[in-house]
Amino acid sequence: MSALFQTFTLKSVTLRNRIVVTPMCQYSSIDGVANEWHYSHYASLARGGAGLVVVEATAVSPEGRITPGCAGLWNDEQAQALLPIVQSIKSAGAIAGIQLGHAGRKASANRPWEGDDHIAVDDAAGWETLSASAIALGGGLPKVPKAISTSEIERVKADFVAAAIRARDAGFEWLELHFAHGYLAMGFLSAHSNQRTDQYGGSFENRSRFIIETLGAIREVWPDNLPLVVRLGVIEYDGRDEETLLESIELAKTLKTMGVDLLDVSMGFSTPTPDVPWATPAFLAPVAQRFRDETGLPVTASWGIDTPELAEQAIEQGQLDLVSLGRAMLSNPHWPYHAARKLGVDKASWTLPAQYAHWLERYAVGA
Ligand code: FNR
Ligand code: 536
Repeated sequence: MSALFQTFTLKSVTLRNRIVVTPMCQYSSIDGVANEWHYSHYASLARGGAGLVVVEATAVSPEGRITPGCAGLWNDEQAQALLPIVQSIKSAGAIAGIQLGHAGRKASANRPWEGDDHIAVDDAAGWETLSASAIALGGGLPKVPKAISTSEIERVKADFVAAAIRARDAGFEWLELHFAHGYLAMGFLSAHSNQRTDQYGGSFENRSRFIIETLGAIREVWPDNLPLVVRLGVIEYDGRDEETLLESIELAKTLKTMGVDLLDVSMGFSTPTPDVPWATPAFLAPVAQRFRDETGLPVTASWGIDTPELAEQAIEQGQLDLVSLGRAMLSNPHWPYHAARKLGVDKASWTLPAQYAHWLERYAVGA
């Protein structure tokens, strides 16, 4: 029996298998409002058979969008537009999740296929960015952010809470907080970007404060019976990795005591040129396993897991509880079906709706 195709239960939610569609920005919203593109995109991914589909990084406030095309959840129109998307994911048998975030100093950028760099300061399409300290990332993102004030910190935390309530009321059953990839929360955690001298900067405890307070506030409104997940940047590939990992393990243990149910182990991206081992398949899986072992939390990770064998191995060897897939699912939304066939799962077609499965059962076409 394939490990990848075992069900997985967390709180009151059961995933039909261990395959997760990782959050992926579509840069196709208008004023943060989702549209037909998002509907067909997410419906197709859910129909492909994944256990969980996590909707892209969704900004909790307008200045927290990475690009002008990013999704948002700071008003009711945005929440309303997500309803059919949630329904399409659920009706295809997957669990519907959403990732909430704030882009911090990486906000106000052009879409990846339009440069992936900061919008020019004098261009009206851009906006002032906020971060822990007034330090630019550099590289293609040279804009110097404004150091966020304590009253703005309170406002952003309240924005996270309001967005979590809207996500809950829209029917999402899985909430992931984006505390990775050099965005606002990660910007507080990393000393590369945080040089504050108040209670939000300096010591590890102070650099963790924004994350802890934001999580604590969300925990109050997110239902106890539904999974609450944190995507954490635990490694920077900046030559000081063991130190960062040890701090991240400490933080993860605290998050667990606060009611986090699962960790999505990822990178910090707090420097413009990290030395990431891109060529190593599934390079974060052993890192994730360390978090699993040391915290007792279930874990997922992505990055370079793209074959059924790699995915199966990561689950079977106890590195990951769930496998998160990005580009492989864009390339082939029916990846789970083909993986099931490749792994010899009896009745692989259960990963597909009857409208497709009937024909593939009877007249199987090439995998
Ligand atoms: C991403 N990634 C990403 N990560 C995240 O936490 N929130 C997001 O919204 C996005 N957006 C996004 C868009 C696109 C088009 C890609 C390709 C990636 C990163 C993603 O979740 C994942 O970690 C990486 O893609 C690595 O996984 P794969 O692609 O190697 O399976
Ligand atoms: C991966 N990406 C992550 C995104 C947006 C698109 C690219 C996200 O988390 N919203 C990535 C992050 C940082 C550096 C390289 C690649």
